[in-house]
Amino acid sequence: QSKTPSKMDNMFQNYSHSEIARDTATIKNSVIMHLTATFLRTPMSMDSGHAYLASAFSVRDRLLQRWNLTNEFHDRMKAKRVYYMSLEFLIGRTFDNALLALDLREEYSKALGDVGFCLEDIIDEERDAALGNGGLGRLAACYVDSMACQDYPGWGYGLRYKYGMFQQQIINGYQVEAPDCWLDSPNPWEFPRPDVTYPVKFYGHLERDPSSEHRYIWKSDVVYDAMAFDVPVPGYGTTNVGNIRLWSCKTNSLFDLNKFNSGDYHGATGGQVAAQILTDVLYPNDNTNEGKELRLRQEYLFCSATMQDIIARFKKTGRPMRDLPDLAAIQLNDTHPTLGVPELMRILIDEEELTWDEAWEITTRTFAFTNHTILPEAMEKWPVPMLDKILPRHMGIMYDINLFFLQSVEKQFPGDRDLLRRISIIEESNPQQVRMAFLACVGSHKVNGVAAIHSDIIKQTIFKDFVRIQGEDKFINKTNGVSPRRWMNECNPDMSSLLTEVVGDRSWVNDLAKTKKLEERVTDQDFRQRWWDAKQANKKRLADYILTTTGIRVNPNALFDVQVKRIHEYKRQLMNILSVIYRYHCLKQMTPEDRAKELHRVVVFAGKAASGYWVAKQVIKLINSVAEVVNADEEIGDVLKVVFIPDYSVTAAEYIIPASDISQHISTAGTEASGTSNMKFVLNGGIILGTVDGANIEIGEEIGEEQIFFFGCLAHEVEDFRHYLRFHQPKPDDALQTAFDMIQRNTFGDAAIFQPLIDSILRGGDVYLLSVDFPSYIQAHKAVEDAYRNREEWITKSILSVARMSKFSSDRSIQEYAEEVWNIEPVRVNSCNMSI
Ligand code: GPU
Repeated sequence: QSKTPSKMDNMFQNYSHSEIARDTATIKNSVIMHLTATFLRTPMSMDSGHAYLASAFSVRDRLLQRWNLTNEFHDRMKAKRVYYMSLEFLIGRTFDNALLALDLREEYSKALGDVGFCLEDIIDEERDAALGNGGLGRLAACYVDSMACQDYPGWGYGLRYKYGMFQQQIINGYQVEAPDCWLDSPNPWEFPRPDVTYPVKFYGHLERDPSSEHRYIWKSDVVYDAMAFDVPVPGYGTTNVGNIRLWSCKTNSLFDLNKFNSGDYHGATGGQVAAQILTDVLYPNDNTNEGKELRLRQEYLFCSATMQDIIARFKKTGRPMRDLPDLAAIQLNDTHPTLGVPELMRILIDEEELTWDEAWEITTRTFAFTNHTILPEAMEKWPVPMLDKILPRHMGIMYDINLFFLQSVEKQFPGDRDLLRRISIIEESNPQQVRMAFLACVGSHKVNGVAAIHSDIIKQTIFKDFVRIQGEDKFINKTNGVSPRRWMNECNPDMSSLLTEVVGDRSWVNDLAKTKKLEERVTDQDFRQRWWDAKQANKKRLADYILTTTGIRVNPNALFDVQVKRIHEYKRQLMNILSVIYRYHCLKQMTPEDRAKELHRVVVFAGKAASGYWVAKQVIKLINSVAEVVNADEEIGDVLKVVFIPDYSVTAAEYIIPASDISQHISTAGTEASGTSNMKFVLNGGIILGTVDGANIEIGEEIGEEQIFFFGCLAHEVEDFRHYLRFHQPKPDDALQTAFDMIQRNTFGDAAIFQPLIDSILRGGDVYLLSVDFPSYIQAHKAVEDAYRNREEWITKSILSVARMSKFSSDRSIQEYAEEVWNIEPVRVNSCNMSI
């Protein structure tokens, strides 16, 4: 029901349109106000930690004002919203991002300077919101940023983990995990909403609803409460503010008053502990399915609370349920939120009393699904007995979804028993398993991959039968993108200034195509020099960061060769470090005179390994062992340095990415769905050394093949190589053999530690084809060196690359989703249309 304008509405409008003043005095006052009233400190006792908190709260006031206006307006306009459901949001820091979006950075810098603080130091007080593992979680954060900046009515939905991605320490060369207690200090960037709390049921049994043959009453044994926390997402260049709604398992509802009254104080809170566990910790797996029961309950808590919230908001419009797809689009970020499909079916059938067919029509028109991997070990499957125990009603619904789907396929392709077995949502294994990717596919009207090659591969592999059954049009590509706000404007101020100078204003931040103008400056000598200087300044900044985080001194004039990402066999950090070993060997063979002529190089690694991923952890140990020997070798000096930066994070990436000369994206062809850091590196003027995989391919197409160094076998060749290597020992070339020999001669400590890594190639079938790609990899390194020695050629490559990267803005990705998947339009809040 839309409210008629009232006195209250006018008051709200007056408040909303009187934006808080932007002058330094007002800013200083608001900081001091929060210092004293929110944190009970005085200016005399203010340290930089409290200066950060007080400043952050004062910025937050401004955001919340805009947040209210945005959501009130979208409600009134009855705008169709998109809900981006993701178990991960890798947000990083917010303070600097918000200052830039509000265009208040200068003002805060001045205000804080007046009270004796440096803005850069204060920014460093903020801890990352690390509610994600890697690319998938960061993509979700970039996407909500792009929705806000382009005025799309959209919300992210996720979980508020008490412990985010673990902190990585390196002890004796090994990764050691420590908990990420990010909520130990106050978090200015979340807004608790105790009034938005939903009950979420688990376990129990079903009773038939006497009034209908297909409705059930679910008598659950356990009920948890999910409470909302809203995280505002500042839009740049607009007053719209987006939102990420994160659920936290609420504890006090489980207080057992009977136990308490009988004197069992401790027992009275027993249930709280159990409830809390559901949102306690992020599972640290990237591209692997762990299959733990706790994770399943976490996923369901998330899906149930989100669906209840979406339905509650929809019902406020007063429209009939069948109109849901006209007002809501839901995107599944991989299969992790797929229980949203049977949960919506349950709500529509058991609570809203719709028929199965009506409910199914609404559900499939509402959901769309993004696949992010084809790695078999990442495919989510849940045992039927586990689902049956925890979610009996949902298991029943999933059986029925499968039954009706199989029946329709049987009609379409009569008698094809093998087809039915292949596509069944329930895998006939012992025990039976629910294939979540199939459920997500059947429950959605669109399925997409995240780069052109990946979207083709899924059509030819996991969804091949589904393409035949459901038609080509359902399966589309949406190449990933990254936010130019964070991944240029915020992390690379020097290069951003150059872009602003070339474009004439800051419009490129929201319209990356404007950087095309750079091409006009590629011959401008003065500009080229300043381009080079900007990169050098970033390298100097990274060298300082490396010194403080590792104690290693590196020369900023060397070539910076970077591979930073999750440690995974398919990403082949092992191949990289083996090539470093080979390089070390070659340098050792040279005369001092020849060695002095070599290009100086700093090889940078960073990345976390999932706690249970033993091989990945051994790779970290090998990198650190090689670094220790090489860096201490006085003969080698600055010619080669190897650095493993501990505790890779969004914030670390913001230091590292602007400073790379080359970055490595060297997955076995066909295994990296897209990659997104490849886009960030090129956007920051770095050059890619990579395989013909994921988004590397499209980056090459956009910027021109002279600007990228490709090597290695192609995706369509992989199967044959793998097949061959299952039956034949690989034959390492001389370079690879040399690297093995050095390890086996205990050059980097006890060879026994690293033998399993060598064996994974020589005896384990070399699944990721290191032995196949190594020769061309070494060749490609040589080509990179030659190119880097020619500084003028290098600067040209760098400038042209940045000029041609507009496709990889997440703004473009979001526009495509909005038009082709979600059917939503921008709704911009401004003072004129607010009075509608
Ligand atoms: N990705 Br599945 C993750 O970061 N974690 C996952 O659990 C899964 C996929 C990544 C892909 O590996 C990467 O290629 C892609 O760019 C990214 O998702 C975003 O689509």
